[in-house]
Amino acid sequence: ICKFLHRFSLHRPQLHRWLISGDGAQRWNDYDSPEEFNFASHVLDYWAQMEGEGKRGPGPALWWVNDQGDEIKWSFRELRDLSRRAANVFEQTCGLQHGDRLALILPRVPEWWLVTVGCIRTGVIFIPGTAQMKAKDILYRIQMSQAKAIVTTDSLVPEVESVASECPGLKTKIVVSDHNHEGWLNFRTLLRSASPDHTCVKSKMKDPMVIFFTSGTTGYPKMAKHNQGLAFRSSVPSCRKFLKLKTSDVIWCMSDPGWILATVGCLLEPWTAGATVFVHNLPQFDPKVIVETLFKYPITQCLAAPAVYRMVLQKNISNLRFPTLEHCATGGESLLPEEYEQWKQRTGLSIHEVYGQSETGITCAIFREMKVKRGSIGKAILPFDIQIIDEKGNILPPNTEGYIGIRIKPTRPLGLFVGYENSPEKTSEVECGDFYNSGDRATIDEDGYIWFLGRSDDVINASGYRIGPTEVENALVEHPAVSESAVVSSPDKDRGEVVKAFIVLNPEFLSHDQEQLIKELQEHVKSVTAPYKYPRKVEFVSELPKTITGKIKRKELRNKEFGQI
Ligand code: BCO
Repeated sequence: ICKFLHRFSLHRPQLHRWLISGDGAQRWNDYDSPEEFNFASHVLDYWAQMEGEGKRGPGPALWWVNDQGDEIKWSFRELRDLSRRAANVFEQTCGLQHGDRLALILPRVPEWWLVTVGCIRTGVIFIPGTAQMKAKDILYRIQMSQAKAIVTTDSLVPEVESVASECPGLKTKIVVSDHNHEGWLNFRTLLRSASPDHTCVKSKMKDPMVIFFTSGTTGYPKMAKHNQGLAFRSSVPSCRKFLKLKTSDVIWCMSDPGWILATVGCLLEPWTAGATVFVHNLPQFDPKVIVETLFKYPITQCLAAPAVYRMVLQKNISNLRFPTLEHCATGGESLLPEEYEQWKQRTGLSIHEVYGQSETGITCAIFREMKVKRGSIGKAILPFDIQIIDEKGNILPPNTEGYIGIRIKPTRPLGLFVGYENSPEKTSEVECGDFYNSGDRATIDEDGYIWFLGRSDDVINASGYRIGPTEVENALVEHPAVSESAVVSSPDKDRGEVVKAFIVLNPEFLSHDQEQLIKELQEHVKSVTAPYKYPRKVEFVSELPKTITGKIKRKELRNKEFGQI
């Protein structure tokens, strides 16, 4: 009966009956599911109002810096007005409507936050992508998503122009720049003249909000579509426990804006808590800059891939006792127990692991005040019910290896993706009995801690990037030297894992200088697809191991790399 009453209470209209907790944050119940939700109006405008009433401290909503000493600080009220201007640009100048799609390919510039929130205000679905992408990656994304608009940066204008004729549905091209480009609208100019008055769309919880492209074993990336539930999830009490952000916190999430980790860690989580989002534009990753920044600014929390912590430790910097840092979290790949120990010894801080996918957002975590079990990715974050399952969806007992499964029946939890856009067959492939099957192998112990073991398929996780082997193989085969290739994961002391290509050369290239050819092939991959995918290791072989039907046995190659054969 209690359960029934509880469930019943979830559906009452309650958006304007927020409970205000000690730190001023809005609270919903762990199982709440209001029919309407909009992150911009229900969360950001709320904080703007709190600020106006003097009920929030002086910290900015966004604090952006770059390596030339430039700095931008926006309060929640400024953010509200600027993002309303952005919404007017999209609706009035670009003619975009609720449900239209917009490709968002920007580096870490302040406008990324205005575009995302502007889209949420108008109901336009944004599709983030890394600015490392090349023309073909962009073409694929625009065609697949049927984006009507793109917002990007100067350096990608030529890449977009080179494929624009193949994208008849792309009606509007917007550049974030101080310069004008022919055929492009200038976001900064338009923003200045747009009105700061805008009526936010009344979005339903089920309305799509964002699409992430995510790599798989075969073919090109799939489109993981999320509704407003991804944003709402940050408001539920259990989810908030994982970082326990307060309005006085300054959080630095270093993820590239193209990944779901940035949408969650640089946008949804901090602003739901009324905290400050800190951003360094980091055009080039440099561990020294990370350390200097953590000394210079009053950052209290940071969230970065394990490779970032690893690379900082490897620099052997004498002092890593950061004055204001209180909490470190990591996700995207596995953190080694010895890295955890070293960080703790050098900084006095634990690193809390989180686990998630583009399909799931942050799924489980070592919560802020939870006992750390080194090497564990923590416990499920509600409303996700995580179980370790077999391939039929049966729940396995503790300490038994299986797949990480998220319960989707009888109720699909908020925050889990809706499905792969335009691909019901791929969506049903990952639905396994009552569960979404993540494809990641793990065990769960008696205390509910989950222990990640690795992917069950050929997807490569290199320094936090999820890379589909065929994306790299397709890039390699475009080079005249390559007859065929197999791309797998290989262990690496700096990056955890890296991409390794086994390549069969065409006969006329067999006599070429191999070192030179490796460099040429690496540069080639960097030039035709996003460079993070390039094979850092290359081995030339006379043939590839294949099954009787001619399928490359990537698993055999991978096992050899990890010394398992
Ligand atoms: O190492 P190299 O110098 O040989 O090559 C690097 C870059 O220099 C190069 N590159 C970048 N832009 C280029 C370019 N080359 C040519 N033209 C360009 N425009 O390409 C290589 C890129 O590799 P990288 O990104 O790994 O570089 P880097 O600088 O070593 O960065 C290190 C990390 C750790 C900062 C980086 O690997 C990283 O950000 N990793 C984390 C990724 C991440 O955030 N994953 C989370 C995904 S969401 C998720 O997992 C679910 C939620 C938990």
